Amino acid sequence: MADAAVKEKVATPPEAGQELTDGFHLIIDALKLNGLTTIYGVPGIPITDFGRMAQASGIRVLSFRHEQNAGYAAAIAGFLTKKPGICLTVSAPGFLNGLTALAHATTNCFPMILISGSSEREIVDLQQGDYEEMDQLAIAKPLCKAAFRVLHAQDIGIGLARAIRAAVSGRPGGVYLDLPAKLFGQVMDAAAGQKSLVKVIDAAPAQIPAPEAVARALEVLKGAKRPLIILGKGAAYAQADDAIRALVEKSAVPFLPMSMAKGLLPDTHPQCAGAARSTVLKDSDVVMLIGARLNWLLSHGKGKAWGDAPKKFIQVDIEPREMDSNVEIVAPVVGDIGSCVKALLDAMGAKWTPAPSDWLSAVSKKREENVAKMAPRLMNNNSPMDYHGALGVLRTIVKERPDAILVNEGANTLDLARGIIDVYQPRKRLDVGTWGVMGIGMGYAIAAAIETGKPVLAVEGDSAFGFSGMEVETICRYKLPVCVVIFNNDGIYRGTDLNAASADPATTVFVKGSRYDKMMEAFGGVGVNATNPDELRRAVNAAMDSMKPTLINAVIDPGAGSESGRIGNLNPQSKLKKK
Ligand SMILES: Cc1ncc(C[n+]2csc(CCOP(=O)(O)OP(=O)(O)O)c2C)c(N)n1
Ligand SMILES: [Mg+2]
Repeated sequence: MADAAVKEKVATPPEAGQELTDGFHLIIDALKLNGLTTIYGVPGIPITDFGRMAQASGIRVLSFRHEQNAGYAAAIAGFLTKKPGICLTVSAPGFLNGLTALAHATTNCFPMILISGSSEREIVDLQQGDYEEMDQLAIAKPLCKAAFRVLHAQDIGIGLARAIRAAVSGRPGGVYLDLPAKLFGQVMDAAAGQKSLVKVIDAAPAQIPAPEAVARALEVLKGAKRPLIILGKGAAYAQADDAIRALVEKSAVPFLPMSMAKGLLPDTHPQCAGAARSTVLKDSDVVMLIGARLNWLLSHGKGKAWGDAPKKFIQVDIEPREMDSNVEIVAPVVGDIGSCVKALLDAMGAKWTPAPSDWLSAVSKKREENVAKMAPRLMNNNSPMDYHGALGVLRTIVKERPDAILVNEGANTLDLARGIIDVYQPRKRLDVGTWGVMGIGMGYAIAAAIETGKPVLAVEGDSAFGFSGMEVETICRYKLPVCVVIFNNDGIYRGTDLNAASADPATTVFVKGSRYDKMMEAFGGVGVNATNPDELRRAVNAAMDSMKPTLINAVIDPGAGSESGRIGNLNPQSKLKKK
């Protein structure tokens, strides 16, 4: 019985003169049929020819220097396009290199499919030591939303369809697709092959919230004296920008954008509470979360940051299990953000009473005070630069070029840039996300340039940049409009630590006075060493005008940063006396 079932699956051997297709071509056809026309990856056995054929067929195949960077590129492509970003790797080590990015995509709710070639099942399962032997499917499973393996050419269509649906429907995430080497060469009748492909219809169906849930949420909002809306990257992902703006404006509620939701409404919008964050968290009485989770980034919705005043939470999210994850949610609204926000707007009707204006004025006042306090620091022309002087320059440049995409990672470089650089359009700020992971920089920059065609400004700590630095060659090879600015303070957090015990350098410092700009020149890009804000301004503007691959080594005072940027409080402390 089992034997018969297996036999049935094996394609009938071709007859002479019959038109044939094979695994290589079916995978390409299945991707194209579903509008997946960009692949980020690294070639090698067993996917080298597949990459060549995909490129020859018109798919854009971007070859990276390391799979992790290709994976981060695919992850952010998913965020930007709402289609799964595709990462392609070889077996075992290539697969593992891509896996961090797949887990990152899942944690951040970005749709992505990691496609890895794998070794012979018979040998892997008997652990007989095949080339790059690894049970990849089992390893991927706990780290992604779903994992599938395709063994037969005629199942390629279904396999990809399942992968696409799993990645984009409901809460998006990472999916693993295991393609054993043998599959690529499997031959079958061309017409039957075409018929086996699946064009996924309505891959991420709208999930409409229940009218009672919407009414309950509005009831809670109506009773608020000091309401707050928090926009998360789920709201940015939804591409429901007009509806979200309408909801915020109609409600007259101050809004706080999480890092990657900045720009959904401009940071300069009169209701933006970004520069009054601690005030609104503490003093608000009703908080409406839209596509934002109450994880560590929001101090779990409780404790000192949230103050003592009693609070009610409304949460709008596609994932029902997100509700009550950290604190009680009195009004859960479950559905996709676009449908939920539209339903809320409709139910508010024409006679909605805006939030009390004294609250909004109190928030605006606080925000103006904080902005004014910061302003002089951003105008300093110190050399070497401090973070504020350098970021003041970049802040103006982004204001003048609001359609550029800002990629940002580091510790001080991240935390200070997040606060200082205003964002004016949706999905223009891409950063380390939920895990605060270092290494997204060049992968994100490459995918942002490829997917949007817009210039990219990557603001990188010198340590952060190191995780993906070799991809500057990729940027030069594909001639991408990416300007990398490295905040070079000689190390992690600071470049001033000393090791008292031996001649080895301290654990957080790098070679002093490094010239990262020379790396770019090695591959034909433009390299600039900028030692003061004026030089930095000129160099970034030239890069953005020319759209040429550019790397600017921005020399930052090694003593300017603080330990772990803004999250030093998360470091465990030894109770023993320091020796
Ligand atoms: C994958 C990963 N490894 C390590 C870390 C720990 N980490 C946090 S920030 C950081 C680098 C901070 O230095 P830099 O990028 O130079 O920024 P700076 O504070 O100096 O501006 C590191 C290594 C991390 N977040 N992610
Ligand atoms: Mg640094």
